[in-house]
Amino acid sequence: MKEQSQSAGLFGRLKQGLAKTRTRFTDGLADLVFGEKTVDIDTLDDLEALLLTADVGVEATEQIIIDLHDRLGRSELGNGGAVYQALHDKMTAMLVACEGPLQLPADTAQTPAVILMVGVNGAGKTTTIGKLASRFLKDKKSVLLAAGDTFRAAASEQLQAWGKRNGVPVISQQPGADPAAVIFDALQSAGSRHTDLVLADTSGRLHTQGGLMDELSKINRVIGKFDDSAPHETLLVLDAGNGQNALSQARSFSDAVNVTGLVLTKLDGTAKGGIVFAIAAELGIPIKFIGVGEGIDDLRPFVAAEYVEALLSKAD
Ligand SMILES: Nc1nc2c(ncn2[C@@H]2O[C@H](COP(=O)(O)OP(=O)(O)OP(=O)(O)O)[C@@H](O)[C@H]2O)c(=O)[nH]1
Ligand SMILES: [Mg+2]
Repeated sequence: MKEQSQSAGLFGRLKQGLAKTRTRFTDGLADLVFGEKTVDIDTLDDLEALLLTADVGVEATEQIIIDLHDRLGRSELGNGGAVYQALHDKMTAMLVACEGPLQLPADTAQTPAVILMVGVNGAGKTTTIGKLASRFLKDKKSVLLAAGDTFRAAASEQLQAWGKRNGVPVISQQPGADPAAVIFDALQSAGSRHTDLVLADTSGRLHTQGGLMDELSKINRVIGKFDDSAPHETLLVLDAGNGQNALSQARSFSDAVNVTGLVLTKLDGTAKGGIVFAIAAELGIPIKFIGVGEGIDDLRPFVAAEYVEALLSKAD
């Protein structure tokens, strides 16, 4: 029972986190789907416009509308309720393709599992590391943080604060140190302590800054020298509020490093939560986690059915 109410509470938080997107979406949807007596092509045109304003993106919107169009042709969409259900099913199917748990080595007795965080300035990399550390600790894993953002003194202080809060060690050097060297140091330190996991922070960089993108490739190579199977995950942190621009960030970062997954943050602060569908339709990179707040527990694994449910369910 306790577990059930706990998961209801977590779902409530997700729903609350997605409130801005849901309001934009479901208000329009309610008028559209439940206001009309019969469903016709005009309904689908209006739905198309609605999806586009919620940042679902051209490609994903097209996929959804084509699906509904086909169903309309087969007379499966007689009423608003049927449209709603068809939309729900199609959206879930699209997002299922984007689900993906972390792929980490099971055996970390000799060398640690390594997760490298990358992304533009302010996307939420450092905060996500703090939240992730807490999740791993709950799973009884030992964690070490690597302060690979050596650009500003404040960056390493911010990571130190998360380390302290979680009670985990942070390896850092003075500002201006070579980030690859700091991370290598952290890996060696984790190796000798038999730590399960290293979470490596990096400084924010614009995907258009060639030199800084090269630096990421170097960090990647240096990690590979420590363990040629590492980094086991390279997570690109994207601010959902960036909307469609997040897609071009993802493409550029993927050119520099092998991005194995996405973390979509700040869904609580934006009405652009439809961006997950654009990611699903256009990128094919799994969304590993979503951030729905600044708190330590506000990071959730991405679950397609839950996301669609939270997005389409009516307000309480
Ligand atoms: N509301 C909300 N705020 C978030 C979330 N994730 C991160 N933030 C906030 O976003 C701001 C930037 O987060 P950081 O973790 O410092 O971002 P960063 O990518 O490390 O930034 P740089 O190191 O400057 O590149 C902080 O104020 C965080 O608290 C989220 O899911 N929701
Ligand atoms: Mg940071």
